[in-house]
Amino acid sequence: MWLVKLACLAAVCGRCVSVSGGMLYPRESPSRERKELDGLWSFRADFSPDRSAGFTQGWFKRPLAETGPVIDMAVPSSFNDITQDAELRDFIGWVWYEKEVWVPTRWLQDKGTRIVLRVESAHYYSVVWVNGVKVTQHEGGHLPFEADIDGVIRKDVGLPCRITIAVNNTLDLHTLPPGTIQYLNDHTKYPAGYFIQNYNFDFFNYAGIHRSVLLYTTPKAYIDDITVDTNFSDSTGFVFYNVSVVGSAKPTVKISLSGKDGRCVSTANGISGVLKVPDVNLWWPYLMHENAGYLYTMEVQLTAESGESDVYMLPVGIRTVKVTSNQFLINNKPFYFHGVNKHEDADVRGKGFDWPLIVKDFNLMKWMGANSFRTSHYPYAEEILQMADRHGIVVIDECPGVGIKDIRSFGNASLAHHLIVMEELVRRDKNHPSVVMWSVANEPAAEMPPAGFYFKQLVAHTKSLDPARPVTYITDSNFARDLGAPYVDVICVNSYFSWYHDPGHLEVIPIQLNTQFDNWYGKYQKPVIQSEYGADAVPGLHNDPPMMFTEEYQKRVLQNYHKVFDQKRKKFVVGELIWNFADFMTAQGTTRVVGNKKGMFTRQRQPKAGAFILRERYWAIANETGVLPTWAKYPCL
Ligand code: GCB
Repeated sequence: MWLVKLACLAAVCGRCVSVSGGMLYPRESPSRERKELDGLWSFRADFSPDRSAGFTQGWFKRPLAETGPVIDMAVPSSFNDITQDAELRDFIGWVWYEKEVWVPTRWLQDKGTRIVLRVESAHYYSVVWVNGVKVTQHEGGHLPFEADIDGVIRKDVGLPCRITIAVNNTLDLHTLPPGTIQYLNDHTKYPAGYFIQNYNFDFFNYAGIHRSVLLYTTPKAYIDDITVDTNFSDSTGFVFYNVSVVGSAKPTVKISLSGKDGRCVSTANGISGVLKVPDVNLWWPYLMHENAGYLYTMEVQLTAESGESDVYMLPVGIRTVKVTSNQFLINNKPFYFHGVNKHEDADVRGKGFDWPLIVKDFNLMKWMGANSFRTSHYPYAEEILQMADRHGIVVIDECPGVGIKDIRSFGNASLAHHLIVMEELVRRDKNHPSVVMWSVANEPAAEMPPAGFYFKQLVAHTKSLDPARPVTYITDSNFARDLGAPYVDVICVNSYFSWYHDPGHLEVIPIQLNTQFDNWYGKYQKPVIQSEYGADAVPGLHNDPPMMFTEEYQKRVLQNYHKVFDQKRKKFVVGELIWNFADFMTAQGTTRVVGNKKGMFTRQRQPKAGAFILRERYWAIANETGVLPTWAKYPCL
């Protein structure tokens, strides 16, 4: 399968990719328009034995319906759960999407308009054609990619524009996440050509076009990227900025920063500089300040020599992040993560972007008193980070380095790709005040000999991309043998005492958890976050005394962990993130009952008993800080 994938890509695209240019979120402004292409697309999975028919028959050259049968497919959505067909649900290989769209004539008539096609995320490998001409390809789900399509569409003015996107979900040893394709050649057991996709991560490998596809415009001379870094001293805030411009050698750049009331508080000129903000309103986390999530608007105005102008409005939160040997500081105040791990996951749409779900999840997090989440185990939609910015929810932003368990995935090819993914992630998310730390991986086999070198490079590179934020990876390996831990700023540990270890023995949690914390802190003297803990609970399943898989057992696991967190959190434990916010889908297997059931909420977002335990705890912790505004006191319902 990997060979098939390589053969197709080498023949059609060549191997990609490097990170160049900015990846500013496509916002409308007086100089920019956007047109969403979401909705129904034509779709076909390539079931040919080696999955290469689409390339050999050139499905991109003609309307997809002319080369075979098509079905309706929703975009954005995973394709897996949309039909009743189990073969499509479990499909591995290339799927083909196509849509015909009209590009507004005024965009085409104005020679000063640049037209960009953007895919917010497609999993895993994508190739994109416009009117049969290849315009881009991209490796990796969860992060956006785009192509300047001016040259292609101006040739066919007056005709609809046909966009074809082929997406391949095959995972191999060097993809992120990695996987392997296994051919099962025993013909007494399996049909000819039978193969399966193996992977070492615990969520369903949903695939397809997961986020919006859109067209947007900029002038030909445009603001390509903006980078901000913030600081403050007494009551003055500082916004250090850098603007990169394309299409103009001597641009005039004007910056103005306004507060929530629209009043301008600072101005500057030039492509880099600093904005001074008197009487600054800092960006504070939810439940740490009455006015959490304060955002200024930074307006960047570019005027090129040609007279062309471009405007971009960037929300900016002014805050600092620092780590000491036993504290995580936001705005120089100790911050304790009381939050959740999530997944982008729901019925029917799989990993498809869904506004109602996003708003509901933020409401539930705030109801629970959660002040933070980790984007386990891949970057979430940028709109989710925008919500986190606005609501003051703190984010640990994780790349898709999950399930790196095979020693062959620690080689140079994997590292090179992993570095690129970190560049893409930092490039997209660097300006979000909610993002306070990068996580470069989840539970890699950190005790394997190459892990030390691998993580040294990965962490160092990430810090060079963004010196202002701490970097971590999430470990489940033994403190004495974890070769990457010396390089991280914060130790993030996952453990499942009385679940995967000593199943059924709730009584061992306190001693084992105390030992875990003392070992890690004793060895590294770095702040520690319990980045995962929990237990499965099938909603509605009860037993007292508690038994595994019941809501009572899940509750007791939480309570036993909490006792130890309370002993350590005033010392060096700086956070607790429950696994998981909600139940989610996994591959089928003997330990999963239609998915992972460690959620505090069901997959449909209804609370289990554990949600109420966490709610009481999180609000109590927030109240302890003494800064809670009266409106936010825990409502004792
Ligand atoms: C873990 C993984 C997470 C799993 C979880 C579990 O350690 O990081 O992806 O879903 O355990 O429930 O097994």
